[in-house]
Amino acid sequence: MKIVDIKTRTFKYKTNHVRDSEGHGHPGPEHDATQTLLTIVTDEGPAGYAFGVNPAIAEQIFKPALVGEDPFYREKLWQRLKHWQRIHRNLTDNVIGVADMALWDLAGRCFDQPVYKLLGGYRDKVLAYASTMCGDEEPGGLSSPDDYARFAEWCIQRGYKAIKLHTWMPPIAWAPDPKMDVKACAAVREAVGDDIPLMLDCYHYYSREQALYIGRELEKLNYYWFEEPMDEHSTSSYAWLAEQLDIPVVGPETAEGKMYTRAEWILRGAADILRGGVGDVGGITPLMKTVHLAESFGMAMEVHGGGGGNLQVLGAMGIPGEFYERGLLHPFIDYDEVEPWLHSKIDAMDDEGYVHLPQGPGLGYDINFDYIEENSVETGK
Ligand code: XYH
Ligand code: MG
Repeated sequence: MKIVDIKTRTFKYKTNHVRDSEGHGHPGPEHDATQTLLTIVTDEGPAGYAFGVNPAIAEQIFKPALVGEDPFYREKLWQRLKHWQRIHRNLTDNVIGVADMALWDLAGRCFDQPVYKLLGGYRDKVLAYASTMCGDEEPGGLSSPDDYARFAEWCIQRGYKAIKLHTWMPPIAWAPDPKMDVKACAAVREAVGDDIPLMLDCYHYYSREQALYIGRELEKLNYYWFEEPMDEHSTSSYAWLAEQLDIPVVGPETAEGKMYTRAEWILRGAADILRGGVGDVGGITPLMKTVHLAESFGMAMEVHGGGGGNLQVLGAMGIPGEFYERGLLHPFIDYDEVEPWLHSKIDAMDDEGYVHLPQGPGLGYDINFDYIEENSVETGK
């Protein structure tokens, strides 16, 4: 089998998700947005699909890297894209991850198996945690500790068995505020009781002292883990913090460097629980390498983010991740609404708080190809 073409299809949809100047998501007015589907075309019929590709990168990088190659040589092709990142600096891990996931999707479609069973299945469902959007100034949204408490109560009623708060960040004028973060965490603990695992993922650029203050307050509230309170480029700051705290420090999430950086964090004692997602490390191929790295050091690895790629890896993990990060959530957004370009949600959650591994082939997306064609913003590509 050979790859004969790389195609992209950009299509429009309506959304009420907006992004602030720092890139954080929030509810907002409904507007048109676009999504892009990558298709890896082979000479024998099966194709591989993944969402979120940059069409220019697909044309300028993925085509020369992949066309003519055997699509089952995922390790060879991922190593090639990784090497190309050194000069092509816009070829980020998030970008190459889309190509890697499409190759895994292709393999699954060829063998009519979900990717996690090709990786080596371990479980068929995984507990979700509710991962909130960052705080805002919308009354009844996530504008106060009480808003967070009320939303936490809703999350528990919905079936979530754990909750992670993202708190207030710039561009909100008064944010970040360590004491407000702690007040929100205390209000949520008060609202849901002592038994629910709670986590905080706060402003990502606090000082060591600010992070230590928050961490110690989280310990008093019996929080489950503490995530990304400082710039993750300072490994020594995380080693210092992890040494000072009993609450598990989780990371790195956004620090570049794939499993290499995570190996250094382990050796430096910079995290108690490792972290990574397909968008952080460059796809399923390197995320599984990271899982095995964590396992070699007796550590858990909590997967960052939702979606088919992260979910498939969670299905193939013989170690914790305990949870699937479901979100980001907000009182004004119906996360359970099916995306128009899919026939069903990739991460539907049952009443017990579990997300079940999709049993369809590949990444498990039940793609609505008719919607994509009918709402394409290109013609004839
Ligand atoms: O919006 O800052 C943020 C969140 O931190 C986001 O980047 C991401 O979903 C995350 O950190 N999840 O754990
Ligand atoms: Mg995070």
